[in-house]
Amino acid sequence: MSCIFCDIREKKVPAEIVYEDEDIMAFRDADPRAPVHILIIPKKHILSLSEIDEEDRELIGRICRVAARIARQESIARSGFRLVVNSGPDAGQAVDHLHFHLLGGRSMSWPPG
Ligand code: DGP
Repeated sequence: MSCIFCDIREKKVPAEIVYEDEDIMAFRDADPRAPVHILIIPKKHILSLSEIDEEDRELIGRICRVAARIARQESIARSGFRLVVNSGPDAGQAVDHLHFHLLGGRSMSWPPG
């Protein structure tokens, strides 16, 4: 089954990559909703947050640390940022490869729509 984020991971589809290691990749969202809008993905194809299991515990923790590191890199650590995961249809998940939205650079309202 084709997956756009797997294609980005494989560099078959271009993206502005801002972070990469053996297990994690981060790139700018193609349809940014904030001045800083970066997607952080596990390289491993996990369908959604509901599909993670015990063996992914360290990976998910590392993704959060990568998010904080990118926030510093993008100068939004002090002003503030959001790390958002849309999981499933009610949340509006459009791409079935687990991804964390890192959003910042503007003030945001709560709750999200
Ligand atoms: P979600 O609704 O949580 O599944 O968000 C999917 C996000 O992925 C959405 O903000 C737009 C982004 N996106 C979709 N296709 C591409 C792509 O080909 N390249 C990049 N950089 N982002 C994409």
